[in-house]
Amino acid sequence: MTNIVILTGAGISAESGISTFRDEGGLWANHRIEDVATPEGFERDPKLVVDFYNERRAQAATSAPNPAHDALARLEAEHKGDLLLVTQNVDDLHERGGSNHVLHMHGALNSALCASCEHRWPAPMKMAVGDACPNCAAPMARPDIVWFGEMPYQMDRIERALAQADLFVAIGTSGNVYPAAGFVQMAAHYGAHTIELNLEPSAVVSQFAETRFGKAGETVPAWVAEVLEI
Ligand code: BV8
Repeated sequence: MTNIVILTGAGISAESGISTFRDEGGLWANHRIEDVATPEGFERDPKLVVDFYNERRAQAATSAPNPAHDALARLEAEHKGDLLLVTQNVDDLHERGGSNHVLHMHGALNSALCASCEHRWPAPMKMAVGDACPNCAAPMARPDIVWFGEMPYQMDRIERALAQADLFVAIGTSGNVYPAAGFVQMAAHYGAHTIELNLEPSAVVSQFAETRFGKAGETVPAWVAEVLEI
């Protein structure tokens, strides 16, 4: 049985019309990372940050999964071995494309977090600064997003899966952000075969055994068909 770990990034949602981070016109084009994706930025100007995520929640809500999301849902349904789908994305396109087990290591737009008691609940389309936590009533709601300097979610589970993986596939990620960008090295260390499916070489392309260039909407369905035929 082939145990597979998949890591997706913003590139898998690009054909669904969701801006990536670093392509021109991307999310970071209008904002400095430090201002919108760090706890310090949230401390400094919570409204700027809450509005940034409200905009992205609205953009995600008006987008649809693309053939790459659909193909990964098919893989989940038909693959006989273990499969862990880890995404750096905070949109819910994997779920809306039919994937039932998605690990959002950088959080999710549809989740709200209480900065006081750490309670989580479904985020409203529009969050406001000082929204009250439904659990402890403190006015401490924040987007349930992992910002720079914060620990990504479920790292133990991810590392255990990487240690048992026969195949690690990164899809649509530029390999700029750690610890996600380090997963290929970990998987290869434990003997996994590694494939990068991306529009252009990522910052860690040299660490992949195999690279296939192209749009995720084409490369992912082709790769999934190959894996399921074997
Ligand atoms: C942590 C949520 C420690 C927010 C995000 C120096 C060296 C190494 C590391 C560091 C360092 N200084 C600081 C660090 C750590 C830092 C980091 O890595 N910084 C970088 C900038 C150097 N990392 C962190 O802080 C992480 N936490 O380290 O914690 C710790 C330890 C103990 C205790 C506490 C803490 C947390 C990082 C998480 C930050 N949050 N997202 C939000 O989404 O708003 S990061 C954000 O950018 C995304 O989540 C994603 O992870 C990341 C990268 O984006 P990509 O998904 O790769 O998107 P990008 O636009 O970059 O690339 C798109 C790709 O798709 C491109 O390659 C493009 O070619 C391709 N593409 C485009 N179209 C298509 C396509 N491919 C296929 N088809 C297409 N159609």
